Amino acid sequence: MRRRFTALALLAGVVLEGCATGAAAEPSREVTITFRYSRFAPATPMTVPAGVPITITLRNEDPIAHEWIVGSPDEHAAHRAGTEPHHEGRPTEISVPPFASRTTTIAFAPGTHAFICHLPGHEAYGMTGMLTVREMARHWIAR
Ligand SMILES: [Cu+2]
Repeated sequence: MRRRFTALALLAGVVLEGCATGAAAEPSREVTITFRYSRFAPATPMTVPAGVPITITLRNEDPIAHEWIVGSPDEHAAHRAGTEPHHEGRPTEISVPPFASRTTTIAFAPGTHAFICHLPGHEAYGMTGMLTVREMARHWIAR
């Protein structure tokens, strides 16, 4: 009897954990990232599907400009040393003026992709975030 109870409890734990993970990680083709008090929100990584266009709305609620740059560690290293005060024409590099919104569309490769505001001092202050890009089953992509 005791053994059966343990097995049921374990099974319930697995089911509950499965639900919680599924709800948090449900990928979306549209995400909104808010800039407030020089931080990105949400603070937890968002999950998006790989290989399809993702529409990203960037909402700056601060009275100062920010930028949203997504890329590889090498690209971020280049931007840390970069001197471009304004970014335009590249979907992965967006400047957002105070109290303004910008929208960009990107199809990502699977993996984790860091995004950072590289204006002086902003990354050190904590203006960083992460996108989790998940390979999806073909039937999910077709919906
Ligand atoms: Cu910033």
